[in-house]
Amino acid sequence: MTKTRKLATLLATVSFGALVAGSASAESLQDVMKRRGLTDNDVMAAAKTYNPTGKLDEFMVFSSGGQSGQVIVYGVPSMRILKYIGVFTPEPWQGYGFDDESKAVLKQGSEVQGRTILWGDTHHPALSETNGESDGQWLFINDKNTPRIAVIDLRDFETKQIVQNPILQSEHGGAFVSPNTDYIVEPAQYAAPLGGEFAPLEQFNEKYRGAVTFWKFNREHGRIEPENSFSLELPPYSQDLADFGKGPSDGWAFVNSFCTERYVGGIERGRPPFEAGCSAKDSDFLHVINWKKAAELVKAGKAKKINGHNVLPMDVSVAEGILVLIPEPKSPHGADVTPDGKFITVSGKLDSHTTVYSHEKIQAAIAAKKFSGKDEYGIPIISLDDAAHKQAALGLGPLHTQYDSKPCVAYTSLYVDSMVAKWDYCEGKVLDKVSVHYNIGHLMAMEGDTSKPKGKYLIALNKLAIDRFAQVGPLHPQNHQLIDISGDKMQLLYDMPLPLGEPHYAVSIETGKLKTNVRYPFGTDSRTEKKSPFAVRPGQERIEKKPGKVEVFGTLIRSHITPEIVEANEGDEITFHLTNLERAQDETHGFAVSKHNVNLSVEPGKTASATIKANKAGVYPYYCTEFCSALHLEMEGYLLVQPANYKATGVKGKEGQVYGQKEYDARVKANTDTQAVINSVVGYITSVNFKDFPAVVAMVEDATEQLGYAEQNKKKSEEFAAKGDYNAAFLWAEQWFQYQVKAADIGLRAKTFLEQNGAKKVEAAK
Ligand code: RUQ
Ligand code: CUA
Repeated sequence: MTKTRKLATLLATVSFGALVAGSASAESLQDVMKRRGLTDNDVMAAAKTYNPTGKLDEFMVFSSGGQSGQVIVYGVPSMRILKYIGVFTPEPWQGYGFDDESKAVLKQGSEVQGRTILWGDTHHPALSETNGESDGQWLFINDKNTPRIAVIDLRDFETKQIVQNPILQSEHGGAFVSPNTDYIVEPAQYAAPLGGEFAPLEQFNEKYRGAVTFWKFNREHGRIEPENSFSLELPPYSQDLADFGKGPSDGWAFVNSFCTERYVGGIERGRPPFEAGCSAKDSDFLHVINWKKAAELVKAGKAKKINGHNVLPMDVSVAEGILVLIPEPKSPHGADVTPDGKFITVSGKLDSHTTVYSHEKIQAAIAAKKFSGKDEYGIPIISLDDAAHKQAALGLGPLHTQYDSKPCVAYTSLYVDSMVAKWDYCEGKVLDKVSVHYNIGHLMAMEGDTSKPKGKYLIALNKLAIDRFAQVGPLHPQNHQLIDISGDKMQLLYDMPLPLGEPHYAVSIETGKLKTNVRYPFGTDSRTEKKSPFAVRPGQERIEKKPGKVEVFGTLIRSHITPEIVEANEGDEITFHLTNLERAQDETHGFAVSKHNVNLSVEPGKTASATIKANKAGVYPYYCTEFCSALHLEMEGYLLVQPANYKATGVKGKEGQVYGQKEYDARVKANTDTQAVINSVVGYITSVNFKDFPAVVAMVEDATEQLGYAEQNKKKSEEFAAKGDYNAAFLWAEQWFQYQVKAADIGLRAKTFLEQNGAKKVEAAK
């Protein structure tokens, strides 16, 4: 088939496709329900979750990726997965950990005491907030195993920074943000000497410590400032989850804990295991911390330095009255501040009670110095009676709590019961319960941990999937279940398998609040978010050679890589800097070099680099790894690594195929016909109000650019024809055609978009 005919077929397929999509099925809804064994309730659930093609989800969810060390992004109510964001683990599709720029980010977190850690145990993502409401600007996530916090910019969903905790050996309760995201909290989990020194377990009480770190976040730069961050030294209890106060409780932080018994197991030493000793007492402690005052004390020089990091010693915190403890029922988990900031909810895993603490009561006790005693480290304790607002028996194994948009309504996960309890935390009474499958950990209502929860949906993050999905071997996916909470009764709507680690917690946001970029400003290093010093404009591509080093400053555009041939000597270090010249949305190019562990994802406007060692002579094809256009497979080139002492043969290459005037004339005719097709598409686009559609404006800009390139190549082909070099003339005419195809491709995309989005005719400009 000639290429012009291909284009004509392409045009025809577009309208044929529309025809097929529009044709109705012969089966009735009742027939389908019968055939698939669906009840009315099932169909209702389907109708509440189904998104017809092109319809966007109302909410976006950012879920921990568990042991994958990544973040999973999906939509609600459709539960369609949209992205895995590479965070603590390399992610080849995004080039994360494969280009020089992202390697630098990954390395901030992966180089630990001379070891390279390429996974993470992510638990708690947190969205940035302004006045306690999710603002859609940043996402933070922790690693429990190698205590770290990562910063993801939601303009492009890329990880920008990872900070290692300088004093902890393990953590759990990060990341949670203060109401204006000036701090991110990261509490320890398993106690150890702060700073990583050795101490025998016999000195657990004296030398082992817990802590809570407050990372200072600079909103202007979008980065954590380790030098302005600080920690509070805490007793060697297992600190657990945390939350920041808001409204009346702004300035305070709440951290629950377990194993305040400070039990040290040792089965092989003949001792009962940790689980026996760490759950023996009837209560543990909620840590109540005045973090604003703590920050001032650090500024005033009251902290000591451990590994260069500011740590407020316990005796200072006690003397300054910024740290108190309150008993929490047996093996507590979660500390969730209510939207109005008046209460804190904590559940006891081994107690059927969930306790609602009153911030007002806590403050009254602190002001009156009404303490029931002190712990062994001298920290004052407020009695449960003096701090509790209500206790409610919700069911077995209560864990985490989230809030509804309706006043006083909360949802608590019941691990042992495998249920969600809906209850009234003002009155302390149960309103409804629904079963989930199976053994729920966290749960998450839409923006349900902020000061303005949105209600509507709740997600149960279940630990087990058992019989919910087709078997995929003994390792099952996790199961996120979507629940409709808009009515009085909760309704289970949807099961979603998550095949990537155990997602502990998730956060959500109204989709409309996210302001994502569709392209980068020309030549952006996305990881620093600054202009890359290696970006080049079209026509400025070059290769610089120094002894032992080859540096390529190249570009990518449909569908070629400039340069297409790179020569190096065995042993050279080669760096490719590639800039994607595209402006059209979604025109990403990849870049892979045979056998060299390189895969870049270069989105429109981005500049990314890859440094490789050419340690073995050979011929290494490189190519684009994203199907970017009809000529994607031809987006290729060669890295020629010459052996030492290689002498050029002096043999002149022979063309695989030679063209003459006949082929040239036919090509020109075909191009002229193609131009007529393009003109008709352009005619349509300019006849409607395309300027009202920003996505189309970008496409039109791109198509215009492609046509400009077509015009340049047309001139070149004509120059060669005039000189009688028809072989070159034909080949440049081919390239002219390639640009026409790209312009037509984009033009058709724009036309379809306009037709489907109700573009209207405009009066022709006079
Ligand atoms: S945890 S199931 Cu957040 Cu790591 Cu509670
Ligand atoms: Cu660029 Cu395929």
